[in-house]
Amino acid sequence: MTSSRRGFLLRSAGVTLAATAVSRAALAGLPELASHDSPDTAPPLVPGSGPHYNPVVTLNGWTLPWRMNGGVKEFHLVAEPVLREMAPGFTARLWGYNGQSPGPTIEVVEGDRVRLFVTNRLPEHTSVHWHGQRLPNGMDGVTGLTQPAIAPGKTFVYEFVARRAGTFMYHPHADEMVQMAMGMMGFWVTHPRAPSPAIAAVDRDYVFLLNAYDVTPGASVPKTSTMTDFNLWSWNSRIFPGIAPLVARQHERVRLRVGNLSMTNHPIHLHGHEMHVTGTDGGPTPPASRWPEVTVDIAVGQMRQMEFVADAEGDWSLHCHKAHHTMNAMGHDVPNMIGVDQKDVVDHIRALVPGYMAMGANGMGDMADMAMMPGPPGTAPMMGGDGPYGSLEMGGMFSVVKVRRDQPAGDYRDPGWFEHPPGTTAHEWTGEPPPAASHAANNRANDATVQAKKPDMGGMRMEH
Ligand SMILES: [Cu+2]
Repeated sequence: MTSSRRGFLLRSAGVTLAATAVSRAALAGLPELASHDSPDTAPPLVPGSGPHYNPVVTLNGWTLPWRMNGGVKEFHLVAEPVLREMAPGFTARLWGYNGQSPGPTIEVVEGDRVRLFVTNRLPEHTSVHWHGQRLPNGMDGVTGLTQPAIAPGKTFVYEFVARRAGTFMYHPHADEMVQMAMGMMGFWVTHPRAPSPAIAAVDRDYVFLLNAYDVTPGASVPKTSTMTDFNLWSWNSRIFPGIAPLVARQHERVRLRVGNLSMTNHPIHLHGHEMHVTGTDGGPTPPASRWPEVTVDIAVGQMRQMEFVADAEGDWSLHCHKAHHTMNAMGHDVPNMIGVDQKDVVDHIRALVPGYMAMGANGMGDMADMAMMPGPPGTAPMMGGDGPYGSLEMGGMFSVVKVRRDQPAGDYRDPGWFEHPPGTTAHEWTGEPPPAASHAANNRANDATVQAKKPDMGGMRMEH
């Protein structure tokens, strides 16, 4: 897990600005513009001043540096078109903030006075709504209701006190359908000022947003009028195998903060561990009311904080449980061809369309191996991701929680695939073979069942 040299330098500069005095003239201007062009997960941004907290890690993202100005924490967001590598080999033309979609994560401390400069470099007006914050009404960022729109080229200032600790988001409240479908959104975390059992300290604190795009295979700009039939289901505008693993040392306490700015709910499922929902957008869940889950459904516009103890070594899947959401660009009107012998049809079609391939006679798992086949250049494969035992046959909202006994504390580098101790993996049975299956016998049995029912149904009709 590395970050670009440019990104590192900018973040370092941000920390320096936050930690040292800046000249009065400089403070009269806008905060230095930090931008980040790497899709890699940046290391956490440890605060250089103010109360200490354990910073979050944004999956395939970064945290925005700030400067202190007369006791106010100042940030500079720039709304602009960006190029986002959604997976290796597939880059989309999105809109975002400071070089990325999603925009950078904003981290502050409960009680901080925060000033946010928002510069608009989009071709149309925008605004920023600070989702979940308690703030003066005029700072709520709703175009037409609480403020005029920020015209292209203009900069607006928002200022409020981060009154309560918790997990929040930001996104436009202007031409929302288009701007969110284009990728404009970001994460916001307000850390508690003093240690709190409601928002307990954890060893690793990961954040990501659930979002979705409709990019026609071969194209790079999302369709913005799509309502439900998106074809790219992403975390922080990344799709598997482009989503970074979530790494933990065995027995560490891990928090996931997840926000949903897509158009449908996502049941987020973790293998091999139990997690508790420890907070929502409305604040921390009282400890007495928490219960264990292995799947947490996150509705549209909601945020959830989940926590678990990473006590089991291994590579554990973390994914949305809607099966279509772990696939990349595909048509949803593909017929089920399982059990259909397509050979004659294929021969006929090949006379008209050279190279035509039949799909799905034995399921669609084979497609992962020829995953580069279906789309034009620049299209994400439907599913793939090479693992230690072959293709994972996954795409979209999928990643791996990698728990390792020897992962150093605070080290977010990918440790590679888990090496299973001998004798602990599922393996082929090599004893006496099972009796041969007979499809013909099964089919005869099915036919017999149908035939047996028919006279009954006919008899019923005749009685009426
Ligand atoms: Cu989903």
